[in-house]
Amino acid sequence: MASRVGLIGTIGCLIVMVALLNGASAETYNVGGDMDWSEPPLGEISYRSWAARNAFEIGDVIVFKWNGTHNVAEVTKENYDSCTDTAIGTVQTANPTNFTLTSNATRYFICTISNHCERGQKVTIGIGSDFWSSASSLKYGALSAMAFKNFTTQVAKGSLQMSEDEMFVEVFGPEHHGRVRGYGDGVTPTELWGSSSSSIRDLQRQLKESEEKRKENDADLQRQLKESEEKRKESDAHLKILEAQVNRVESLLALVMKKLSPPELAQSESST
Ligand SMILES: [Cu+2]
Repeated sequence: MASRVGLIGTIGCLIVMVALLNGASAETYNVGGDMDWSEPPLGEISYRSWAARNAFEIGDVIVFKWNGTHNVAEVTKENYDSCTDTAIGTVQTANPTNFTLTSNATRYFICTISNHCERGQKVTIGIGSDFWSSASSLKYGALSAMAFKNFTTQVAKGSLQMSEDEMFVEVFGPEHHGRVRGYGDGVTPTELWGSSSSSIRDLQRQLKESEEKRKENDADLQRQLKESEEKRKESDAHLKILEAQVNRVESLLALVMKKLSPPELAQSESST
């Protein structure tokens, strides 16, 4: 069990490097999907994983819409990281608010209401593969690793039942066709992962094989032990029979000796 949890952790670390881009062009995205623009229950990771599920391209439009009291401020990376309210341009209060992605630049948006940003109402919109070779992707990777660690810890504690595949979906969203992030344009997920996460399956298979081998060896040892135990019992029984026979012959011999009983013979018998 411990080694399996370790394996899941390792796979989790491998997975953080990989996500999928789809190749769509000029689309409109509702920021946060079903969450809309809100304080996400799971914190920052929610918008990170939402953004990771989408391959934004120049010309795409992102739409912020919300219930309750929120706003949208485009900020610098520094202010994004520290949740500082200083907006680039004006803080947008119109609901919904649209932004068109007009360049390759990574863009940062926060809600400046109360502590909403600190609670995770912030989103980074990166364009294409440039985003994934930038420092932001490293931070995203670290965050994803944390999410995986959370999951694996909970799985280990037994408070959560989740497969590696499910963890992947939870952090990156459902797989869809496209490119593998961090590997440029040439690599498809199938080439890297096989058609169905074959590297995970490979590791699982190896683990299972070595487990089976161990069991086989154990069974072999057990069998040998049992055999020698049976042999020992058998020879014990043989010895008992032999002893009984010897005893019988001895007592018979003694009886015969006594019956015959010539003094000389008895004498020589007792002297030997
Ligand atoms: Cu807000």
